[in-house]
Amino acid sequence: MAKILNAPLTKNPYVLKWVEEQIALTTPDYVMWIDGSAEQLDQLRNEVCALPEGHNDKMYRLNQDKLPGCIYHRTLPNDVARVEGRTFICTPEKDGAGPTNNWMDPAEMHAKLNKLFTGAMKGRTMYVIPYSMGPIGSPLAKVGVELTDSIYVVLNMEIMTRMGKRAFENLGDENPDFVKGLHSKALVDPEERYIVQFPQENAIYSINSAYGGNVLLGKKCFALRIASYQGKNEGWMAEHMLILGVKRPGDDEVKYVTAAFPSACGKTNLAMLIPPKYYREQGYETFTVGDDIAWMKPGKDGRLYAINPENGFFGVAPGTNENSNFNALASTRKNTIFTNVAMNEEDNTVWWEGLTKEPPVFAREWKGAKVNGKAFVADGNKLAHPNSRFTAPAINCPCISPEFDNPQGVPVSAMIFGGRRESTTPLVYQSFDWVHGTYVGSAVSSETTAAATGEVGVLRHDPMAMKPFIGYNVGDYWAHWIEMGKILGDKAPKIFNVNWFRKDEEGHFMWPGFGDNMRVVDWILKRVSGEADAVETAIGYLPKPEDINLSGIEDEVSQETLAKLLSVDKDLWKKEVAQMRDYYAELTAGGAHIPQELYDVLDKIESKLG
Ligand code: OXD
Ligand code: MN
Repeated sequence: MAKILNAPLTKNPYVLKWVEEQIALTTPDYVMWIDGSAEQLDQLRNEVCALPEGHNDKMYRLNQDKLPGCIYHRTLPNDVARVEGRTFICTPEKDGAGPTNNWMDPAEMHAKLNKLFTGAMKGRTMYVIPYSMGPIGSPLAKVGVELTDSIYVVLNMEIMTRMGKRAFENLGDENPDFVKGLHSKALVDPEERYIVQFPQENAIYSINSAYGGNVLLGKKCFALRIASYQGKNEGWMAEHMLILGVKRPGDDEVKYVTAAFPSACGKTNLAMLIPPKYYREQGYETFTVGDDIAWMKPGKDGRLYAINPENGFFGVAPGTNENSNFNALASTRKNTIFTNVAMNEEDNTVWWEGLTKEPPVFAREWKGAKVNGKAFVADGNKLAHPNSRFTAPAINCPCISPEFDNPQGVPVSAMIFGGRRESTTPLVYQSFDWVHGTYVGSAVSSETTAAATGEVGVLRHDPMAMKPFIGYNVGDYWAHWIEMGKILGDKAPKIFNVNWFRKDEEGHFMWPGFGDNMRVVDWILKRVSGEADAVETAIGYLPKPEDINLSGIEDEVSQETLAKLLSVDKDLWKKEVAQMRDYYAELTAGGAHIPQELYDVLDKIESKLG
């Protein structure tokens, strides 16, 4: 019999019954309800930090003068990233999951999981974590309960969600509408690792991993996979999008844009963008509402409103420094959890590639071996794992939006898609309308970089940057987008596509990127408010060159370069369209129900290209 360490935090019979059933299945020695109090969290921090060296739950307190409240953890070397190959969407029919997901019959998967979870928490404590995705009291927020045998998960969920007793206040005592999440590290066996969503059951199961995206069930599993399905049924959208506020000197209010990018396209940098000096001097200001996920629903005024369902940033550490992303680095300077970065044993802090020029001499690489950091790196090794992470409270971010906790969310003026494309795709273009914008999202693709495994420069489709996160059939997801456009009508955000990565004939990037992307966002906002004209092309509306403000970078980006950045090569675009037809055909063969409207867009672009 499990010993219950503290009283349940709710009377909700649906929660109590489900927790009891999972206790019976996983047979933990102890059960602790996570109330979210500072005392309880301190006790858990002390407990994991006191574990002996070599224990795979072990965490370390870092230098409390330099990094107050910060702790460090390393996962097993076989457990350092999300595992898309072992992630399943279990809908009653295979068709429900569609061609972008792994599928298994729900009964079969339940049988498999039941076996794996039987007795999985024996000798351990089960932590019952109530959490809210979205501000407490927000009509857009939703409640989840995650059961886990990992203190690391509890401490991360505390940063990433609104966790503890207050989440049950949102749910109430009689409401069955919460997302059930069961996680066990079990034996961290990669062969038996499963991340499984049952959208029809509002349930998530995760076993044999202890790494971020696989185990912080509020994030990708709930806020994208389950929520995208809920959104389709309930008339809202869950998207893999950052939310950025921009205050322009002439405007009385902040305008908000959301943006979706595949990985390695600078999403966190755009979310925390610092405008270039010229713009700051003019009085431009930027505010971060979210860095990864947006939940969006039409408001009373008919506009689309967005909240960030998360409460923290689970960001990639390597490459983050004062220059590349000042705000992200500043966010990690207190109350942050570092995972799989290197330890700087000179002062008990952390280090990763790109943090500073020189690695520390006295260091431990991410797997824990003591090394001479300088010599180690000089030999071509990496001290930090390329996917090492910080889990930082959003409130630490110097440019966090004052609207971050606004339960109503913020009105969205524009949505941006982007990818990494050396050619073909111009710096920016605007879609003709919402349906065309949906097509543009469906066509998001990115060339692979050296940072990822596999071949470099291969084009990968990642529709809406949601490929691994759409909790149902991708065709139905696009149909839902089109449906949302009908509901929003002329209040719908305008949809744009950007490409920061176009190269010239010599293979050099033509656009400086980073803070200078403000210049493109500025044009987007001018289009939204009707301040800028555009050039109509076969693929959409492009800026007139004079409408992209190059003040301060005239030496870097000549008018000739700008013209190239804004050029549309008809032959390349004919290939692009043909390639999209192939992609749609491939998805259809896999069981996607692609809406006719998207084929109509293809026909239109094709006829305009001549
Ligand atoms: C993330 C991801 O970690 O998209 O945000 O993989
Ligand atoms: Mn993401």
